[in-house]
Amino acid sequence: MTVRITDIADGVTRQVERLGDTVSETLFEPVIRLGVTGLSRAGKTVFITSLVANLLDRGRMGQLSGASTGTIQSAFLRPQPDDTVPRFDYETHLGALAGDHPEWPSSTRSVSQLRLSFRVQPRGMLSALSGPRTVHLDIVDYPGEWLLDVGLMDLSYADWAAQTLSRLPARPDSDAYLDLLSRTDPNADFDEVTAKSLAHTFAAHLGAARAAGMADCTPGRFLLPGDLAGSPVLTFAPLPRPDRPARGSLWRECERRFEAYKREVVKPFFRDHFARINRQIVLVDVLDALHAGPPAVEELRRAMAGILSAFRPGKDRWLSRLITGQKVDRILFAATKADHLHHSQHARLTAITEALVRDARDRADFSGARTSAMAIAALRATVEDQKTHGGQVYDCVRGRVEGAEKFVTFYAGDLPTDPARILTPARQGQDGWLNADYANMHFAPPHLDLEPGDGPPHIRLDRAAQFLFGDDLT
Ligand SMILES: Nc1nc2c(ncn2[C@@H]2O[C@H](COP(=O)(O)OP(=O)(O)OP(=O)(O)O)[C@@H](O)[C@H]2O)c(=O)[nH]1
Ligand SMILES: [Mg+2]
Repeated sequence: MTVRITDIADGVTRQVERLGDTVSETLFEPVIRLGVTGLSRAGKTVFITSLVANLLDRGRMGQLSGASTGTIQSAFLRPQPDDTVPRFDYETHLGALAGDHPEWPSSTRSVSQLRLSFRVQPRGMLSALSGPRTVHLDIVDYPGEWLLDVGLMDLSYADWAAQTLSRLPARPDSDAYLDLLSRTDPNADFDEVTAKSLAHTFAAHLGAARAAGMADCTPGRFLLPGDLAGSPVLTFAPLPRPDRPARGSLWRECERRFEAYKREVVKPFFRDHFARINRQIVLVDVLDALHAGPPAVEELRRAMAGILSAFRPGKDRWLSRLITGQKVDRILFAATKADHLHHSQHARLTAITEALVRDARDRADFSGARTSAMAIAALRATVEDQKTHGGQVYDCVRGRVEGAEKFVTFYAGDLPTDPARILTPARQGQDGWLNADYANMHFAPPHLDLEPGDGPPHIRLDRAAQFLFGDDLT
């Protein structure tokens, strides 16, 4: 018998327990706080949706030890502890994926959270006597772009502007901003219209740079403003420092707003969300960057280093003051959408991911976190296939093209076994790959016809879960 996953989703909502526990009970129940981040479109929403569905129905979670040994007796959604943080809209996202016309969930733009609780019965005589215990998994989805802002906290406005402006000429779609800048006197009296037009043009450049695969784009909230759009904290832009910045000048006000941005936007995010995380997965769309070419890979590498510097609070005094007691002890770098590749190439994708985050990872290791890299697909949209071309057999994947009813057999390209063949041309600033081409494809999500007890199909989601919190559920 097969059941539609929507039935499972309905059942799950009914399973949500009432808050009958006493406060003292919940106080002593361990809480794992898992941060899920990555740059936009990296696959955060799909990852969380599929992870939760696969933790509720653990038939495909063989590598999660608590699932295979049966120590996890049950899992259920519970109201989250933070009343003011939006709840991760699991049911809607799953509904999009599981409908008769499966669609990827829509893009999400801010922090959200979901609590999944487990009843765990450890094995062994003594543990059997003590009865099952409850472990909570709080999953926090937040944009990786916001982490890039950690680097701003140590920069003055003058330094940030100087760094940004020096990079600008080499970046895509920066002409309009540079042109506007050439007609702007930073020492002129401040006026809102000029500030707005500067901020608007600069934000348009950041958006274009991001769309072109450039990842190192601050201030992060210019890309994802949410309900801060149009507010003064987002209405400034990088200006060259006049020799003697005048009072009330454009430059002075931009400096003031930059400081307000740090204080009112960046710091609260780190204090309220980031500082409480103890496990972290960083999703990376390596295949997309490979397809876009060496400059995009180099930008991705730099962005990863920027993101990961947040996990090294020793460097940033303001951040280490926020993080007291709580520490991220595991960080997983996961190359997403591995279902675009035949499994024979997964190890190479992992090696490239490892190399990409090497610098950042060494530093995170240094502060005591265990790290690992993996190639995963949160939701497997393809099956493996082979194709013969010019007498040669290619290991391919096959899936339905997004927005069409047709199925295609797809070959992403031959990833090198030595990651240096990707990283070196990227660092050297080459325009294109030598003798190689990496194709891209948008597959539609699969039709989900699941056996009872099974979650959606995936690749290595169980291993990812095992690395991140497997030990806590045995
Ligand atoms: N084939 C395949 N595609 C995936 C997978 N995960 C994500 N995708 C694709 O990547 C897109 C983005 O995934 P999301 O989960 O929405 O990414 P996100 O990081 O939440 O994006 P934002 O909310 O915009 O920041 C999806 O619309 C899919 O096209 C996967 O496991 N397999
Ligand atoms: Mg999302």
